[in-house]
Amino acid sequence: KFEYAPAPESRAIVDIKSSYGLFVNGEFVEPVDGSMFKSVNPATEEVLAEIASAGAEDVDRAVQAARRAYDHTWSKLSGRDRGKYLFRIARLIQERARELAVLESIDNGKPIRESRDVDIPLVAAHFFYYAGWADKLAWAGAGPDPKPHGVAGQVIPWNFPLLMLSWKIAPALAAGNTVVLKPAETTPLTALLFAEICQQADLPPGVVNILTGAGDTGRALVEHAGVDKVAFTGSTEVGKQIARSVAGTAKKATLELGGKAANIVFEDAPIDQAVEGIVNGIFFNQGHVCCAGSRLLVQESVYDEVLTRLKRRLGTLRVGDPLDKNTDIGAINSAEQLARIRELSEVGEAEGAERWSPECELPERGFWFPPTLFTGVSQAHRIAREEIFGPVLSVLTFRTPAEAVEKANNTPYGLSAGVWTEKGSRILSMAQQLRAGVVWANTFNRFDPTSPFGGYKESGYGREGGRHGLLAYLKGEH
Ligand code: TXE
Repeated sequence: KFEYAPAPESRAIVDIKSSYGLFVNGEFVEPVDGSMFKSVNPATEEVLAEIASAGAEDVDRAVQAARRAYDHTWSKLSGRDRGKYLFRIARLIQERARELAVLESIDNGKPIRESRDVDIPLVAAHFFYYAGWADKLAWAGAGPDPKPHGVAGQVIPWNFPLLMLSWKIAPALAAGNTVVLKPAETTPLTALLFAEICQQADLPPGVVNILTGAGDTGRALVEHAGVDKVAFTGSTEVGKQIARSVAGTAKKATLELGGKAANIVFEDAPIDQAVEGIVNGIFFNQGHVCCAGSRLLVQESVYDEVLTRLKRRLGTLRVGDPLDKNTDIGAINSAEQLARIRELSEVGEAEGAERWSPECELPERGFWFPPTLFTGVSQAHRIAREEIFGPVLSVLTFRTPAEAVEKANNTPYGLSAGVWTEKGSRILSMAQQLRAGVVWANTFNRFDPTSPFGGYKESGYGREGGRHGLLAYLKGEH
């Protein structure tokens, strides 16, 4: 049962200011037109801070600052010297990890256990990993004389605010680009703390610029003529708009968009392990995960057993205060996202699927949704086709491996998939047949800076992570 216990002692370690400016050319500045918006704690609906909203003139200033830094500073440094800055940033992230984790959980709603043990360590790992590449670009495979694109315009979502920032900024800087990054409007605070870390690391002014604002700011950034490379993570709808806007320009783009991953459990799977993987696959980060295992495909012969164990396990999940170390499922990131999850769940019921949630008391204030299962789902149902981006799992069944492949691939998306089986040969044959950028075997939602990540079909194009993630920021023969 949920009891709301605010955790003042952990909150005390972060210093949230009442208002934040834009980070341009190494300093915090007021937006030209003075407009501001609010960032809200999704677990309490309390206003955390007033945040500057960047307009077209601010975007222009930031892009110009990034261009000057590129021309006069960053492109003049050796790879080894760029690497030193990245190593310094990585170490500062480790030093300030507690503060970053608490701030991420307050602004985003995710459980502190996840921000502390997953997000922030991975953020540091990405900076360390790409720091190591900075003086080895000749070996990256971009040809004998790899060159950066110049100024990168980057737009990121709210589900992994600082982690998405690291996926974007670390390879861009290692490759020699300068950046203007726009965090999502509901989760700007850790990107702003990151800006302070850049100051602390003495990063030359203009190499990293952070522009807060909503979709209009993002649009002005990706459409700015001074941006050479666009990187976007977010909805498929906005991704398509961006693809249209960069078409016919010299800009390079990578897009990482939505998903509707199948998590496939065969009858010979280690069932206890699979149940943990199913839970982690869809309830990690409240299901606000582009590669979430949101469609469970269970072989019919083990359906009853898997469902019984899964329901029992869901009954043990603790929903509540993101700052409580025992919380498994935190708050939904925004009222808008909660409305989307509710709407699609109602559609699921209206279309005839059976809805189930464990008994769980949700707080009155804040944005909450219980862990939810839908059984009796068919491929035609909207909850089997559309990204819900919440703690909602659609369960389907299959009889043969061929049927599993057909159902798993029957989606416009292709970001990830999971396979649970004891048979090595089946893992390999499924991995070949599944049209997904990442296929996990007997695990799910596992990330590493050395592994490329990205989609097939409407999940986008380009890869982030690993050597491929570096190539996206280099001109060359690749
Ligand atoms: O995404 P948006 P939203 C999916 C998920 C979710 C849905 C809507 O299904 O329910 O998208 O979420 C900026 N030009 N994903 O509305 O709008 C915006 O300010 C340039 C999956 O939050 O795509 C934010 O910084 N930028 C996804 C970022 O784009 C624009 C993660 C993402 O917001 C823009 C997020 C424009 N025209 C949502 N309009 C994933 N792949 O992980 C908005 N933005």
